[in-house]
Amino acid sequence: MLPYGSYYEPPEPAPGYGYDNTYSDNTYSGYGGARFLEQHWPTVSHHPDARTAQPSEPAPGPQHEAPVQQLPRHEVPQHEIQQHEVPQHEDPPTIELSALGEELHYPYPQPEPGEAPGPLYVVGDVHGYLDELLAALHQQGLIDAEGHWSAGRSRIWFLGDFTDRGPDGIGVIDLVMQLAAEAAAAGGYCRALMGNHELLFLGASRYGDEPVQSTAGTASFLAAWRLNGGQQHDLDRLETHHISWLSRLPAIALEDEHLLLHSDTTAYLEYGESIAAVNDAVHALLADEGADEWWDCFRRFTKRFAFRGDAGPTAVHELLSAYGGRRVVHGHSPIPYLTGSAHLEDGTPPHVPGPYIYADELAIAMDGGVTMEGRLLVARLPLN
Ligand SMILES: [Mn+2]
Repeated sequence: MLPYGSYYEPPEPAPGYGYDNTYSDNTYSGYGGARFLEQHWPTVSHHPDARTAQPSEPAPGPQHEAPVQQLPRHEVPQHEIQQHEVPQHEDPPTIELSALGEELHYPYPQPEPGEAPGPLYVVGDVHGYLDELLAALHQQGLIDAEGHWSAGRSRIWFLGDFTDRGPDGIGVIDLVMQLAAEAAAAGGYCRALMGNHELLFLGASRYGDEPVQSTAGTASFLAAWRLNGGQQHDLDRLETHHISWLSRLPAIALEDEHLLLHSDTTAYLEYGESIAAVNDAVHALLADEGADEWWDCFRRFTKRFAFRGDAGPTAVHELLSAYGGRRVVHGHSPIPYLTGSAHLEDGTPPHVPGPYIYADELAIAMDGGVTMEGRLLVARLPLN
């Protein structure tokens, strides 16, 4: 890994990664004040070694073996969401809780009704890695061993990109929808932003192979989705209630002085001068417009890296002055790409100690690169 703040050349995008040339449309001269916030709690990686650990093997690290439990696939509460017959195309490996160590922390207070809101958490890009999501939420004490909300009045924001690349995107959406219902019942909330992969996935479902106008020539949502990690079994399992939920996700939100957005781009400003205006514009577009407009929106929200380099803090300030907040918190650009540590020649997974704070400490990157053997990050805000 390069020292923070040093110059580096933007890496070549990995095959199939990225949708256009936005990896190379900037120059970089350094990152003012960039640093990692170390996450000290253990995490589970989806590295093959972690997935094949046998229950009989003592987990490395912990002094005591915790009782062996398995994180089940979540169950959608019948009273909240209509049950569907979901074909099980594959049986993703489960993660033994014993491998997580028995030190499970439940750091959130449980305020009485009428007290201040519960603690605020953000979750980076999940991209279908349901087991990693369950493990990360459980380790923070936000869900119990059965995958149900156990965080009381806590507030969780997912930063978008639930599907594609990983094994169970629909399972991730189902879990987040379930937690949203359970959190509301407990006096907290679980909310989510719309990422560019939501636009891509919805576009693939709605427009399929229909040609769209692209600067790179003829394209289609279905082809682009497949090229960027789309999993046919997710499309096969996409139901009307998923589409309704995904289509109504906000693109940006402001919470506790943090401006939450999926992509590290100022393209949101092209859709409105207030948070409500942006979200209304995106929802109206998804409701009324055609494939070309959807594609244009997808492309804008797929831009990245606006907060890097000398111009990064200025770009952040543009967003903060329009929408409010003192920091932006985003997903979308994997931290290993932001730091230039994505492709190590010896093939070792990228080192992601935790959320990445950069742009004169005005920006927090939360995509830990779970798709590239990094980490699925869950962080409590504010970070210091
Ligand atoms: Mn994204």
